[in-house]
Amino acid sequence: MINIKKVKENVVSAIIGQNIYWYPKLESTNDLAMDLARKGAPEGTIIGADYQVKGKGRLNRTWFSPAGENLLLSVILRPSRSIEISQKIVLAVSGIIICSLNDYIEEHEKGKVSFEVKWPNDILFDGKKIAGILTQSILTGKKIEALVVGIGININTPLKKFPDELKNKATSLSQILGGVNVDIDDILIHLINNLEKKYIKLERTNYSGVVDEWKKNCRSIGADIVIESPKTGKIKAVFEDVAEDGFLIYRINTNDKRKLVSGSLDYL
Ligand code: BT5
Repeated sequence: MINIKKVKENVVSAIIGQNIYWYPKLESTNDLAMDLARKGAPEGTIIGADYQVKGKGRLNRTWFSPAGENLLLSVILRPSRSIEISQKIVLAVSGIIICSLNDYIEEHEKGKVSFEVKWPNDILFDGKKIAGILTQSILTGKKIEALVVGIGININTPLKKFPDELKNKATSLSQILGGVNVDIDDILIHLINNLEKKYIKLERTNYSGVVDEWKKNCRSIGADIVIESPKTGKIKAVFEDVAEDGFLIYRINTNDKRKLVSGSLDYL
C-alpha cells in the first residue's frame, strides 16, 4: 500500500497531487478519475490503486498488474486547450515518466539506464515495455473540460509473474535493476514533482518543444514498421517522423507519406 502521508510530505506541488485518493482495489483508476472529473474534481487530483480488476489499455486492451507491485494511477488535468493537444500531452508524459525513473535510479546510485519511447504511448527498456499511458477526455465540442492521464508503470513485478504472452514483451524497474525491491512511494513522489514542474511549463510555453524532446528518447525514426489502425488495417511502412502535433508520419513508398492519428506500430 502506498504511504500517502510520506508522499504528501515529499511533494512540492501547487496543482498535481493536491488531492490524492488511493484504494487497495478499483475496477480501473481511469474510470473513477473520469467519474470524479465529470463531477468537477479539481485539476491535479490523483486516483491510484494497488490493484485494478479491469486495468485498461487503449482500444479495449487490458493492463496487467498483480496487487501491490506496481504504480497504477490517473491524474486529472484541465488544460485550457482543444483536444488536439492530447497527443502532445501523452508524449510529454512519456518523458516525465522516464525522468522520474531516472531520478530514482540516480538517487540510488544504480548506474545509467537508457529508456526509450515507442509511439504513441509506450516506454521501453531493451525493447520491452515498462510503462504505458492511457488518456481519456471530457469535451465540450473540441474544448477539453478534463483530460484523465492514466499511467501504469511496472515497478516490482518479476519476469516470471508476467503472463506468457507478455514474458518477452514486458519488464519492470526491479527486473532492470537486478531484482532489487523498488520503493513505489519514491517513484510516485518523483512522478508528481516532475509532472508539476513540466505541466506548468508546458501550459506557459504553449507546448513548444514537446515533439523534439520526445524524439531524443526515440530510436526508431527511419525504421521499418507495421502500422495497425481501424482505418488502415495492418500495413508495412517506414517510420518517417513525428509531426509537430504529435502524430506519426509514415511512408508507404517514396512519394506516399501519411499521418497516423490513432493506432499502433510494431517494429519489423
Ligand atoms: C497502454 O495501452 O499501454 C496503456 C496502459 C495504461 C494503464 C494505466 S494503469 C492506471 C490507469 N488505469 C487504467 O485502467 N489504465 C491506466 P496499450 O498501448 O493499448 O497497451 C496495452 C498492451 O500492453 C496489452 O494489450 C498488452 O499487450 C501489453 N501489456 C498489458 N499489461 C502490460 C504490462 N503490465 N506491462 C507491459 N505490457 C503490458
